[in-house]
Amino acid sequence: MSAYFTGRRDFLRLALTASCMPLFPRFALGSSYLEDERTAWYRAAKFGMFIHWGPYSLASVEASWPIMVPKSWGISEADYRELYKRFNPTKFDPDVFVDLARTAGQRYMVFTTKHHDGFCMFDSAYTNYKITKTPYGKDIVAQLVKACEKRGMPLGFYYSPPDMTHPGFRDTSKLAKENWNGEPERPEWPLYLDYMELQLTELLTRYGPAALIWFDGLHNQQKYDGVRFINLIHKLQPATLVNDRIGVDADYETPEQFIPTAIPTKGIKLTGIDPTVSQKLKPTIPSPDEFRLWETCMTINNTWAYNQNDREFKSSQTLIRMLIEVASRGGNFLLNVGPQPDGTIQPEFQERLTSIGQWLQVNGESIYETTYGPVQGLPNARTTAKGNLIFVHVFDWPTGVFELPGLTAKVMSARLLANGKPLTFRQTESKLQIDVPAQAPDPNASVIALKTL
Ligand code: FHN
Repeated sequence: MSAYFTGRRDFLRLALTASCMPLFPRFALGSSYLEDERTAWYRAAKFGMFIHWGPYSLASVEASWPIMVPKSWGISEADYRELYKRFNPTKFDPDVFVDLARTAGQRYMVFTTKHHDGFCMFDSAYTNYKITKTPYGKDIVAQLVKACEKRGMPLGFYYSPPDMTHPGFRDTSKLAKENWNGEPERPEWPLYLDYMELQLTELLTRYGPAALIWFDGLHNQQKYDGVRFINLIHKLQPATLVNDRIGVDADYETPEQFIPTAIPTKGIKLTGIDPTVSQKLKPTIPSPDEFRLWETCMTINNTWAYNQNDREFKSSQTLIRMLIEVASRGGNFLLNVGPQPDGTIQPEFQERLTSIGQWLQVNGESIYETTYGPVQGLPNARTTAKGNLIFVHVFDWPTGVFELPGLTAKVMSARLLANGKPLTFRQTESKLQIDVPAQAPDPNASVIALKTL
């Protein structure tokens, strides 16, 4: 059975059986993340597709930020708010989105149901600023849910607590740039939290199993009363995972546009866009119950939304090595696409996702269902682990012998993952020396599989 069905089947089984789970289930005391059944499908999936899409794609600007921090986006709030009246992605085919994710080897998807601007890509009963009030007229989320169900692809919902349109979130008689962080001190604030509850209830009762809720609370997240919404989510769908961006740690951390420099551990907050926060991390290897589950989200260029002017695409090799880097520290990699206003995904994104998928077709065993490797901090290689297997991802192929210092486990065999070719090796207390062929199996990254005692 395809791994997709396994992934979604595991998630669905959990969703169906989890109804008896206690509200707001936490790690059982002393349990380690490796034993946590709730996150098992997610930890195995490792690689997901983030999708940022809405009427803003018409203007080639970032999602929502042009009305929050106008600076040089070149569009007024009034014009930004008119965009939905001409949003008509007639070429949108949800099956194409899911098939591209599968081609890339992405094993879950996260879609923007509502970004900070407040526009809903689903047919919410509580606003008219939504996809079914555009010339397109159909519920995008409902179509994507159906396509994911057909292909056994877990689908998560990005939902922004910041909402520039709801009068309970901010005084909407002002421009968003004046009060975009929200005004919780206003008497209307509780009405906005009630609106959030109504919309999250719609998302968790009308669209089948939600793999996860990806909140994006920005600043001072405690104003959203996160426990209220996490308990709501677990009441409606106990198996649904929740990230850490509504002021509560919940199931996993979400460093953004950077990869932590060491393996994250509980108690050190990573979330945010400041890569320096990870410098607090110790370059050691934590025990399973010290480890903090995490996911780096990343753009292929520099913009979350479609932007025809952003031509700074990361190379396929860079993205493959980022995926390896993330997996080697036990994390997930959520790689973003911003679909075009007609509903298609630009060729530069398709090309890179296809390349990553081709690499995973050969080397996926060294990524999926693995955890952080036993040797960290190597200059040109990374390790992942799965049971008694250790996978060594070599970036710059050596001449003749590859040396791996710091491995304490006794190696029983070594092989090239790409073709199964056995490799001779010698091991002392201080290092493992592996005889390697002259030609690297893959210029992006070549994997040596070690079986240990
Ligand atoms: O403001 C958003 C941004 O548009 C994007 O959605 C990212 C994705 O994680 N989150 C916020 C910036 O931190």
